[in-house]
Amino acid sequence: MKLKNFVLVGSMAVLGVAFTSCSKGEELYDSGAIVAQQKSEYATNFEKKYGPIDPNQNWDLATMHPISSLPSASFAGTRAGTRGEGDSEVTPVSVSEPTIASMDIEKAVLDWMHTELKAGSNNSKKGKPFYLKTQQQSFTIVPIYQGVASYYWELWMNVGGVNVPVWSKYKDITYYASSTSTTPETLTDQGVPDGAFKVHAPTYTYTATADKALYFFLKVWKKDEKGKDTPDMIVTSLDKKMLALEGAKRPEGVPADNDVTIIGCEDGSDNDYEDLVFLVYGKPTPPIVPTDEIEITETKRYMMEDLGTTDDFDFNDVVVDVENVYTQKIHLKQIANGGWDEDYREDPVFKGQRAIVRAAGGIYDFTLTIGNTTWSKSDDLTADQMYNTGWGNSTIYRTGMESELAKFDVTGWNPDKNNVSVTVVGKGPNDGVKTITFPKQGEAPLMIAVDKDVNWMTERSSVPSSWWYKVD
Ligand SMILES: [Ca+2]
Ligand SMILES: [Ca+2]
Ligand SMILES: [Ca+2]
Repeated sequence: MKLKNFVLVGSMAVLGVAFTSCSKGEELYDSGAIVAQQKSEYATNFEKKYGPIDPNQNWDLATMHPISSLPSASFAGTRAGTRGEGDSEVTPVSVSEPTIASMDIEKAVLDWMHTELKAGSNNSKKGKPFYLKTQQQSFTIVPIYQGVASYYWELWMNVGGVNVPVWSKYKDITYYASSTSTTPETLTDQGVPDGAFKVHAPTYTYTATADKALYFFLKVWKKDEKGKDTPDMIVTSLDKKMLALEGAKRPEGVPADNDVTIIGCEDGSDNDYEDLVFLVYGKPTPPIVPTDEIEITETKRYMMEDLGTTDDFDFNDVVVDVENVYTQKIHLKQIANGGWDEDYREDPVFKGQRAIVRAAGGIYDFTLTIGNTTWSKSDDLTADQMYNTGWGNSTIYRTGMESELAKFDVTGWNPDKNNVSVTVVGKGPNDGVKTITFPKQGEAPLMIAVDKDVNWMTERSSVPSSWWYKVD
């Protein structure tokens, strides 16, 4: 229905312009010429800023790697009509800044971990796909161990739809080689050595809105690709890439009335789950919930320029994530000790496509067309206001409900063809209607596609040339 309306409005606009051009001579020509002139100035300025464009430069930089999360309300199958575990909540979820301290992890705890998670052996039987439920009480995350690993990673958590970075490899973690060592040693790719006497570990204590689903994930990069915006892989506790050992040996530094859960992470394929080990403690620790359904999304993030000016390359005038959404059922089976294990997973089922508008850093109304679906800024927002790009020192929300300016279902999006366009309605009397489509190779781009891990720029900050030109 929306499409029909749009076509109608579109052709009426064309008729209007045609009529005007008949009665006022050259206005149609002028208006088209102004837009052409703006696009040409833009192309010149783009090359001034970034250097000559390689004729083979492809502006689609997205990999669309699949990302698992908890089911959200749209496309959540049986959970339709309610908000899913993975949604950012109606009442915003709050997660405190962490209180950061440190703690010694004595050998007995490391030994317990080594017994439970034997290096090099397949420990996957001890695990299940899981998330945690936050409680009123605070909880503390302590990275206690790195195994031998050729990857670089960051540990993140998602609390009720809000992504929170927790820790990155090597950060503030040292070890003492023996009981007589007096100086701590920094970690290398060899990890914490087998006979280490103790580990000195950072601790991160959080409070969060109670009764929210919390899952962990690792962003994983090949070592020589560390620092790229897009990780090579994302592994989550929902994908059985982490396992949780409840009732773990409690380090002496943890108060006696607290519970301890040890979580082992697998960044490769040998399933020993000791590439990164962290513990969570609290009174109580957030309880562990087995997952029987996940959502899988493949996303392209389109970033666009609206030609408000021809020398601005912040690409934040329209930022929209477009996704293919799948759900996947996980069958669990009860095991001897009363716990749960993953039995098998059904094939992912395609549920549809959706778009989430993340930023609108321009002052013009625009109509976005994605496949068969249209959405105008003025449908949900104030046309001449800039949103979520940090203008006037406002906060930029990258995650959670506040980062969703609009969310709507889409049909007919073809990610291979990038059939996405935006029509911008200028303000001035001679300011034509500009239509911006996905650029061909070698053209000066007014639109690019990236992975959803790539953050958009603050207002008036140009995107770095490293996004498209290889830097050594
Ligand atoms: Ca491993
Ligand atoms: Ca701009
Ligand atoms: Ca802007």
